[in-house]
Amino acid sequence: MSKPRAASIDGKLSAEFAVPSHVDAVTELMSAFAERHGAAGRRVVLITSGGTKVPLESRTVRFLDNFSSGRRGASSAEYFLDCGYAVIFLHRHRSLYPYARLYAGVNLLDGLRLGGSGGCTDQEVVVDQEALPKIGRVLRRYQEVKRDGLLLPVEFSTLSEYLHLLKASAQVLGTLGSKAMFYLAAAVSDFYIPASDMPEHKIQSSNGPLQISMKMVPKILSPLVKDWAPQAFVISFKLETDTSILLDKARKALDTYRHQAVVANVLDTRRGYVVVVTPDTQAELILTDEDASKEVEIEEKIVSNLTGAHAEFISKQDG
Ligand code: 9Z3
Repeated sequence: MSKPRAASIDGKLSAEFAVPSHVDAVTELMSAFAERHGAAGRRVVLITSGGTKVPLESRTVRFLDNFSSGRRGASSAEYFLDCGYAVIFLHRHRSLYPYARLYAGVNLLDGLRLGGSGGCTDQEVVVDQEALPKIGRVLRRYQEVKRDGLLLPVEFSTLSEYLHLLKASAQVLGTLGSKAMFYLAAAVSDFYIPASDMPEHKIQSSNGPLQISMKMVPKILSPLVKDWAPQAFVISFKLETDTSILLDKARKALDTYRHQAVVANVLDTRRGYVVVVTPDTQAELILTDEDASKEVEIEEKIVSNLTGAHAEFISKQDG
């Protein structure tokens, strides 16, 4: 029997969203990564991070963006790596990056000074440890991760790139069964303009006020869960600004897609409070003042909760 859900979304994806030129090359990299880590018995998580860009013109001058700094995805990647996972980091170009994110607010040039006698040689550069705190420890960990090939970065900018690369990664990780996890923290547009409706050139203000009609983005979570990676452990994120509808929306997403968990958060409080919702449980994760004073981040708690649930999920599937 054919698979209507995947077939209809596949049709839409190729007809209305331009296929990125690097998708085949990236798929090869992801396959080799999954194969190597799968053979080593390692769990692999695909993290999506950052916002998608939706162009308004084919030769794009203007676009709609989705809010996300990429901090959730980048910091979570570090905690997954600490838990022994290999990480595919599908992130928005120039959004926060694991480890480097710790210095995102610093002008690198303010963290360095010229060394040598009297600072008069430009052959020797000294790191200012106050401007770049913990840099030695962070650099060591970053280099270990790189040396062991545990982090595969993949970039997207537009919604089209995101959708095609997510599909490719889902098909690749589908081969790992329950050992694969999807952690879909990217902020993805719900609306887009199909290529066929898009003006080629810059929209002219001389034509008067602009009215835009946008279509609904196909729900890619549906074929991901049912067709591309049906045995994987899948977590989506639900972002709202109105707290009163958050948990209902999270439950509705679980009912609709039948995946394993939704991490529900509200824009203003997302750094200190999330709820991990599963079909049978609801866990509030809170960052206390004490946590904050010890520089604990909420992502450490999210990742600890989900890696525990993933281990249970794997042992249930295996048993
Ligand atoms: C999230 O809810 C993430 O936690 C944030 C993280 C984007 C709020 P930052 O990158 O923020 O650390 O600044 N991501 C999912 C957002 C989203 O678009 N969810 C869709 C929805 O809520 C479902 S895919 O409908």
